[in-house]
Amino acid sequence: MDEPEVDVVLPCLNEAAALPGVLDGVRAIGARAVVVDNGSTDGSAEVAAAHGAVVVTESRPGYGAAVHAGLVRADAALVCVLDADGSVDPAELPALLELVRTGAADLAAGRRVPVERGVLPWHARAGNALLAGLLRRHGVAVRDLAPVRAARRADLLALGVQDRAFGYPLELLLRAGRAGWRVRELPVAYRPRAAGTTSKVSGSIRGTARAARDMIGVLR
Ligand SMILES: Nc1nc2c(ncn2[C@@H]2O[C@H](COP(=O)(O)OP(=O)(O)OP(=O)(O)O)[C@@H](O)[C@H]2O)c(=O)[nH]1
Ligand SMILES: [Mg+2]
Repeated sequence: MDEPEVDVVLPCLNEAAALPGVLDGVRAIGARAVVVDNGSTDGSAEVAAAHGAVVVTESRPGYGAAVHAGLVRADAALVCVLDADGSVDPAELPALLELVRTGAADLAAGRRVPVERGVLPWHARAGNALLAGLLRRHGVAVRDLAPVRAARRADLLALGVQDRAFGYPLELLLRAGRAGWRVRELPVAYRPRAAGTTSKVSGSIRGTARAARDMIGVLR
């Protein structure tokens, strides 16, 4: 059987209602889905397996732990990382992959453009703007700390990102800047998370506070 050229790593915590749509979308772009679960209680792992995804169970909790475990398990040369909550259509990924494939970028990232009001709450926007300013001073010209990325798998693993929680995306960009990576950003439509799923990060004050704590940890 032909190995897919692209693996899409999907960190997943209780996204059973979103997974069927997301996994159909991943298949539609000809990629393989690697769903990384750590502790879902809503049957996410079973739904993922039933929809043909590779399922990885990671014992350590956290967004970064899930992304890292997915990268280790993936084996395609090109990988994407995408939230499993249905907020970004996998159909956005080929444009990002093209930048990496052609050598125009070492890391292609999505800049979230909300499709309606309220999808990106004010505290998420404010935090993003602050961090984007900081990243610019480190030579990384991004306007969003988006959860959508494409890169070569070996490059990502070689960067050695240490954070295993919500500081992971920030640490990745800082390390990419330090390593002299060309980071390119493309707009991606950002939708409300799928009905029947709940927010872990920016949709709640608690989640936002945890993300802020993890990111401050990265900056120390
Ligand atoms: N495996 C795993 N996945 C996680 C964990 N925390 C978050 N995720 C997943 O990471 C992605 C991002 O989390 P979200 O809750 O969507 O965060 P967010 O996009 O800031 O918040 P919303 O605006 O509510 O969507 C989703 O696919 C989650 O299921 C975790 O501890 N373990
Ligand atoms: Mg989300």
